[in-house]
Amino acid sequence: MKKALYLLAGLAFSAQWANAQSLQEAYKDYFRVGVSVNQWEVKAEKEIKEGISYSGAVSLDQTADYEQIAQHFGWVVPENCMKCEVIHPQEGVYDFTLADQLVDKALANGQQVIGHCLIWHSQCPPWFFVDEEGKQVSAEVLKKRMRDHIFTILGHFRGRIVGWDVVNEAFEDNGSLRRSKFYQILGEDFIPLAFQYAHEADPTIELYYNDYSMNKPAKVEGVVNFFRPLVAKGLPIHAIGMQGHMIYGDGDYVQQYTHSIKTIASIGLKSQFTELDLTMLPNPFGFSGANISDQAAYKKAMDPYQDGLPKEKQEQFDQFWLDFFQMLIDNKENVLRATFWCFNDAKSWKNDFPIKGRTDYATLWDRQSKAKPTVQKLIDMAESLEKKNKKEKKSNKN
Ligand code: 9MR
Repeated sequence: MKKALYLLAGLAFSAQWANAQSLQEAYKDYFRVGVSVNQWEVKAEKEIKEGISYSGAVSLDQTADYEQIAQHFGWVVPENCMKCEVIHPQEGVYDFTLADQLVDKALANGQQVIGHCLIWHSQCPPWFFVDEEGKQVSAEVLKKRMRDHIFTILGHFRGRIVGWDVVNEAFEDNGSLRRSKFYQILGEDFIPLAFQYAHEADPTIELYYNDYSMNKPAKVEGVVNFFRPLVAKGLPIHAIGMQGHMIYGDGDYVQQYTHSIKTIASIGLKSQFTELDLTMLPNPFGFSGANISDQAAYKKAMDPYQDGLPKEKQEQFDQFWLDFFQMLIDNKENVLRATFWCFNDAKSWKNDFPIKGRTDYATLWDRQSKAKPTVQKLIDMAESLEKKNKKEKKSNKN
């Protein structure tokens, strides 16, 4: 009798564990699931260094959120603290304080860290491109600065960070190369050079190119056409990152990203979604990118859900993510990772972009850090798929 009871308890226990308790567990057979993390989720306000801009922050002490972050996400990406202006504010002066706190916290919670980002025209301090007299530096000097920057950072994090966004946002939405300072001084070579330096600095890690508007055929094709000959010659690159900042109602993302994933796969590279979010607010100028210098003026009509998102809008949000994740599952052979940008609505950068001061609902956790129904629905979708697959396998055996 006692034995039977133990058996029953054991069965109940394993049944409970058969159900995934988190996003990362539910999707473990398909792709990695991650989220961006900020300093206020890692350390309380009093411990955070002053002088860093806290865009999107409502309350600085959100360290309690980390429990859910660790439960649901196996991978984290720093939203801000590894950008050049923070980590390398002056030539040869590196500040790893915030970045180290974040990496230590993630590793202590059994998570993996992706670095963001090494070479980006934005948030790059002006010293990078000028000499002591303020004159633009030569190609040789810029190459040396890039190399030192990459070697020092990768050296510092060796063994602790598994992959890096090496170059960020080097293309315009029409697929041409952005005329950034890196481009003006080095031409398009700055891109393969950055990958080469990163590989030399640490051959053990994964290296990614990362950009927004990658649902647009012209953009993804421009990026892929650029990388095709480089990949053929053996450029050390592991995946192309598509940020995935999306606007509800702005086109058929499922169909567009399916095309993008296939386009990227045509040069033998995996895709990853690196900065997923979905704005539920009206779109000011038919806008769809993530270029942070694009801003529109605040109008009350453009901020309709200050008191909460209506139920039918929440349902649309849920369905959007179910369709999106189904698309990721359907393309799992070519999708490495799905990372959300910002943990909850309170600190999402979307409240300030492309209009400052709105109340948006772009993430999977609400302003009180409560999981939206979307999270359980996504878990349930993966679970029912797994059950269906198991059933099919079983009936194939019989
Ligand atoms: O979400 C980030 C915001 O807090 C910063 O103020 C901003 C400038 O550094 O960068 C935001 O993150 C961007 C990311 O690094 C690259 N892709 C676009 C993201 C949203 O602008």
